[in-house]
Amino acid sequence: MGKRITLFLLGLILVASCKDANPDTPKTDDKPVKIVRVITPQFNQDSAYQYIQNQVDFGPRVPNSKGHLACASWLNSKLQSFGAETIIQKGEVTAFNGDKLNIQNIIGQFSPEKTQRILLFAHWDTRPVADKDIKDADKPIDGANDGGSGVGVLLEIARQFSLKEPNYGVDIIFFDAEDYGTFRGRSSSMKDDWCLGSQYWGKNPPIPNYRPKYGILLDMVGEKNAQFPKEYFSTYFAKNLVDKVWNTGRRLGYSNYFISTELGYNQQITDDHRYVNILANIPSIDIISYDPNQNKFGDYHHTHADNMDIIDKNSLKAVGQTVIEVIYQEK
Ligand code: AHN
Ligand code: ZN
Repeated sequence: MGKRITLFLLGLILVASCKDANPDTPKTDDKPVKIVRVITPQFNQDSAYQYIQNQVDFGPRVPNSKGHLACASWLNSKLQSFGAETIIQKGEVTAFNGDKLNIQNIIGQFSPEKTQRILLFAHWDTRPVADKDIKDADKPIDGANDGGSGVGVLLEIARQFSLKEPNYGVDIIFFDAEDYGTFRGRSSSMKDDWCLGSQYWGKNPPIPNYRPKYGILLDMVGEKNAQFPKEYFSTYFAKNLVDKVWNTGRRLGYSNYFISTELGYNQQITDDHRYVNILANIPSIDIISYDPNQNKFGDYHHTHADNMDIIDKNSLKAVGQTVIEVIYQEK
């Protein structure tokens, strides 16, 4: 090869590599640079807050009650208004005390034709009693945080899907009858007395061969200064996903919420994700507010203090923006 040609080729390589080294420089005379990164939408915490208020306005969402029925049809129509195809899985389950509960698992499928899918879920029912309260312990609670918050955040994420479609198909499931476990001071021999809706779903799959990549449960994500330790079953079944979500939250500046504490074997939290893991074999995690130092849920938990007063938009934003980032960055 002649010297001139070699030099010319070297020059070409140099020019090409310079371009690569500086991809952000606009080039008017060049083909547009293909930007691969997807821009994640901004999660709106005011909107999520309003969706929690809407649920609380129905009154307690206790199975077999009027508020429960009214809220179910509202949830269905909200999901449809955001472009989801919905499936209402109706069933009857028996609670620890023999009560027959008419339950509804509410499923919203976004881009149902896509084979690559993610599952997001929360429970939408509320506890029939305030059995950790000193007053009116036999009366049902508002469940603004326990029930309302996870659903509120997921409805806002669903609204974002209607504005910009993510690469993955997403299914949102609002499970019923999570919170009908044995009341304090009562005895029962029933095992698996919590999460009756997700257990019903796991044993009666409404979608055949349903295999999303993973599942994320939101439970009690709205209280002020919420802390989300890495919950035991989540790490046990889906360690990589826990790390991905927690790293994402911390990268976005929410390290006060997504704390690095790992809950141990004797701090297991039985929640809907346990049954989604065990019965449906979908690797799933729980983002749940829990005080790892005092080893308990917040003082509001299963009391009448679980009302709108404890909901903080900053917590909703931290969780909502983190989950929406994880979804939109899936390719
Ligand atoms: C128990 O308290 C057994 N499990 C926590 C799951 C839960 C209750 N989430 C909300 N309420
Ligand atoms: Zn509860």
